[in-house]
Amino acid sequence: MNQDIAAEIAVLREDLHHHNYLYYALDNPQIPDAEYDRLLRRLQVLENENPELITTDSPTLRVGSAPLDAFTQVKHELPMLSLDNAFNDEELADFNKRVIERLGDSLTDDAIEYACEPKLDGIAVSLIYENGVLVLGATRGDGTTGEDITQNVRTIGSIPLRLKGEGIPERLEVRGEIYMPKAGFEKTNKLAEEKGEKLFVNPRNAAAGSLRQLDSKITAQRSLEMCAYSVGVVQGGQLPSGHGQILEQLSQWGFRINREMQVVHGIEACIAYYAALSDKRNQLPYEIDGIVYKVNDIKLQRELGFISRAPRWAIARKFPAQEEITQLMGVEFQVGRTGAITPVARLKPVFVGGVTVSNATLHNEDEIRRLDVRVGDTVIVRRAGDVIPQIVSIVESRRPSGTKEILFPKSCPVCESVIVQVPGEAVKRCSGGLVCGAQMKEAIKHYASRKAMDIDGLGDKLVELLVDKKLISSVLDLYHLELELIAELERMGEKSAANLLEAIETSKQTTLARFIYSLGIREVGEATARNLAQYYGDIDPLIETDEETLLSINDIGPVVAGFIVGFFAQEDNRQLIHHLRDQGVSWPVVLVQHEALPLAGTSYVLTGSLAALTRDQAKEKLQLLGATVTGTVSKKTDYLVAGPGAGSKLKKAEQLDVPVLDESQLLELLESHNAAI
Ligand code: D41
Repeated sequence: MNQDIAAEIAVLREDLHHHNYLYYALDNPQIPDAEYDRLLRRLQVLENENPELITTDSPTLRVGSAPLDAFTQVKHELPMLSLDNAFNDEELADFNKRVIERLGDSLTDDAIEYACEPKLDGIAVSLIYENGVLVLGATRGDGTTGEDITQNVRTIGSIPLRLKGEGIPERLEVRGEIYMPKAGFEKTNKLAEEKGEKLFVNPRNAAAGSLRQLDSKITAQRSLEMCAYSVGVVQGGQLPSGHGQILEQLSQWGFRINREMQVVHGIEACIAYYAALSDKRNQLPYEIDGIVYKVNDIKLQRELGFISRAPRWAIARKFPAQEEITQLMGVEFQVGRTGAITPVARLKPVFVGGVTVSNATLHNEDEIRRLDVRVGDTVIVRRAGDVIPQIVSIVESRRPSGTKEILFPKSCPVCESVIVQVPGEAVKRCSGGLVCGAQMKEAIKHYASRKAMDIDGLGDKLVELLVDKKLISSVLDLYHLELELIAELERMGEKSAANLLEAIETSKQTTLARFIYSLGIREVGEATARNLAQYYGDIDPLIETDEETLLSINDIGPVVAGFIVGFFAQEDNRQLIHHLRDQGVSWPVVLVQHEALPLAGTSYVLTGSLAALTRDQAKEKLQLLGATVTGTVSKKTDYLVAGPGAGSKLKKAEQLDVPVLDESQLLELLESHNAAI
């Protein structure tokens, strides 16, 4: 009996190690996560019942172990070196010169082979494997001494608990960077926000904070990964003679390595690699702060050696910093198209993320409170990728005297209308609507924009000018502009004025989707506008529609449906559409024949779980047959499709005598219309 259990445990572990490797090292999972979890749970049960069979490389350690009182110090057997930095191409070229000079004058400029790899922004660690089993994980610390974080590293999926394959040294130290991918960072911070906890300022911080947990169960819940970048101690085994090949070998033993790594010849290729990766930087799923270049040949590395803790054979070429310190000079409040009032920080200009930044968003009042930021404060600004610069924190120790509290305005800073706030929402809005000059300008800019009516040459600046000069106060006025008046505007002239009028004229021939989008209904983006256009075919049926019909359209939920109905319920908006059409704004009308479809005019609600298809798939199939599918049971509902787990909707249907179908009846129905799965 015990033999059987031991055998089952062995098979489970083998399976779990294998799928873990496929998932993390090869990025190529072959079973669903749920199946992996089932295997892991089964192993957990067997180990709980037979604790004598637990081993230090069991995949169950991935979920975390009993909390520690403190971390113990670990002295590294070989020091973990640091990296010298190069901040521009010249410093990188100097590095190459030094390498060549040391290795012998006869070498040409492009003689050296370099391994180029992204410099991950995380925490450097050392992992010791004995006979292929992970026995110790430690932070780099100061390079000489770090902390024992073995329990924590065991929870990280991309760190093998047991190596696989051939030729594994008896004792092997693998070094690498533990980091939190961008998506995991967002998720971690979202959870922290929901729990009212302090947010992490960046992924590196989040990785460090997650590794520093004495309770490894917490670490297990954070999305951390490790990428191997070199080896330390190697005993009782041989490694290949080039850095690139060593990484390849580590990958075969089960480690994740960076697939962006490339071995190139000479410094020019290194510079080209930097440029290529800079372009790719924002698309990478993890943050990097530069490129690491390493002389590829291990023999040459030995020859070059190191000076005071940094190898002579490697260098980090840093990207421009994404975070900088500056000062908050003031806060302005901007009013957006929907009236949302956004506090915008005016900063002492600072070079960050490759550009000079003088504004950053402060999002809303809650954010100002969360940051505890005051005018005059020393702040850390962050510009990562193409997103709007943010203030991530203040530097409390550098708060000058005389800072001023940031007061949120009581009325709209543009039109002085009352500011309103929906309970539970963080945004405050101006209630002025199109009376508000700011909302008016934004509405016109949106109307004219490329994805909306696409009025060529009518950019943001010109809209502001036209409104400020009182030539227009609504989109309708665009169609009454006079050539002479436009021509007199700054930087316009006859020709530009004529071009603008021509563009306005041309833009009148549009599509229904563009027109719907250009109306600027809240939460109606391009995709929703397209769905609406497709469903209704023309504007009149959309104007007359109701929430129930809207809810039956793909991707439209109760909130958007409410905004749409609310928009067309306003007489002003209906009038505006009427007048725009009078001015010649038009689109090809598409005949939609919902009536011709077999389930036209019938209304379905889906509840509970289905086995053969998801609820969304069922919804789509019913819609394709012309049915409307809504979320609430009412007297108008023709059928409720109820799977296991149905609750209040089923009760409601029974109360209202709405017929109920089970899954097999639904499948029959679909089949009878040749729409089966
Ligand atoms: O991605 C990294 N952060 C990274 C760090 C990397 N790809 N390679 C590295 N290589 C080294 C040497 C050359 C010393 C083996 C490193 C680091 N060191 C390093 N990380 C923290 C200090 C040094």
